[in-house]
Amino acid sequence: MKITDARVIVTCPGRNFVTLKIETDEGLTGIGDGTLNGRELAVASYLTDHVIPCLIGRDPHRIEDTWQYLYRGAYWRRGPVTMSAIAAVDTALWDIKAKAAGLPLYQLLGGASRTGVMVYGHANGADIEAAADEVAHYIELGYKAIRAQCGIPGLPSTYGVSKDKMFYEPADADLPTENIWSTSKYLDHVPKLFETLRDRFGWDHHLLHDAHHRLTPIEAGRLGKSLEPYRLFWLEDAVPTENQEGFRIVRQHTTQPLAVGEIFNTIWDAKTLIEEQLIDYIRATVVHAGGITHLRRIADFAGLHHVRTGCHGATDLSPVCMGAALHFDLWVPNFGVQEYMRHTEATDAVFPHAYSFAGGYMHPGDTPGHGVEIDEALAAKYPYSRAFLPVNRLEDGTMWNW
Ligand code: EZ4
Ligand code: CO
Repeated sequence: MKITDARVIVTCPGRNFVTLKIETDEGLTGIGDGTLNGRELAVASYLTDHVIPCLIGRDPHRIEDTWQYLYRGAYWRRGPVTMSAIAAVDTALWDIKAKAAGLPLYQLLGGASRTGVMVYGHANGADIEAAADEVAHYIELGYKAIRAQCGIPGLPSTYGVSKDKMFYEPADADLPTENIWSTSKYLDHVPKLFETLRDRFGWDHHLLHDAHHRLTPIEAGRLGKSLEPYRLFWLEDAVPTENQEGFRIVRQHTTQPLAVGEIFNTIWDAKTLIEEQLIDYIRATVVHAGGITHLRRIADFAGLHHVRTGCHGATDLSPVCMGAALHFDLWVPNFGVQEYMRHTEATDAVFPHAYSFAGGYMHPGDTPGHGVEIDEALAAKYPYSRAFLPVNRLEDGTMWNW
């Protein structure tokens, strides 16, 4: 088999998605997600201008060789743009290989290790009461695991609190929105949210929380300690991880399980974190971490060190990434949980898919390939629309992490 053509499809059914479609001389096609929220066109250009010309004529079955060719062959390694582009190619090639075999992708990885993939949903509200009502809603929908975020008194807006409850989309403006942040206000408020949730709902559900890179290690240690009575499934992205050694301090001060890595793009972003067992869950996922080929490598390394997977699954990861991630999750032996933020109806219509949700678990379906397609005619009706993630400032105006 030979690759005869490949093209990038950018579509905006409510938010922007970048999809690579690869065609072969045997009529089989495959698609991969290359969406990088707020920087979509950089990946589209990287693919169109620098990757696609190298794909034409290659054997699509040689997934590992193509991955190494694109990673080593660029000379300039790593980074979110490069690795999202490689992921798009890798996902499309796994799709083609599984279609050629007539098997769902998880069968090629080694088969199912479980009957369903536990997912967590996002409950959020402007205050504790509103967030608790949303947790009740997710419990009614059957979720076993729920992430909870709420507004912080004294801060006009904060990460994770949505205008439209079911469909949180932080990339909300054609120039970055400015948010204001106060760590002290946040640290005082969050334990009250989880105290309320345990009082109201008891202990049958997993609760999760995302600090979204805003704390220093010692502040994260304090937050972890103050949340221990409420037994969270995980505390996510407590500290930015350019300095992986910083997590040693967090670890010394709390038994709260820690998750990190939705912005990681290779195993090198997590080497110390995993090797020193400084985290419990690795959040890397298919699109931003080099595709199935590289994610599998990260997961195997993590498994040696008691670290389980918790793939990122926000709405800016397209249904193509979601489908591929669910095949990975169904197989991966050291699975933890999968994030699942529902896509809008418009997005689901552009990307028809075989995956399904029932009773808190998802399944990728048994369609050959990864089970997600793109309706190109419908996609063409939604042209690219520039949208940025917000930026964050402290109350005195200092730039901070969003
Ligand atoms: O802010 O995917 O855990 N989920 C998250 C997400 C991220 C967005 C950024 O594009 O942190 O909401
Ligand atoms: Co997160």
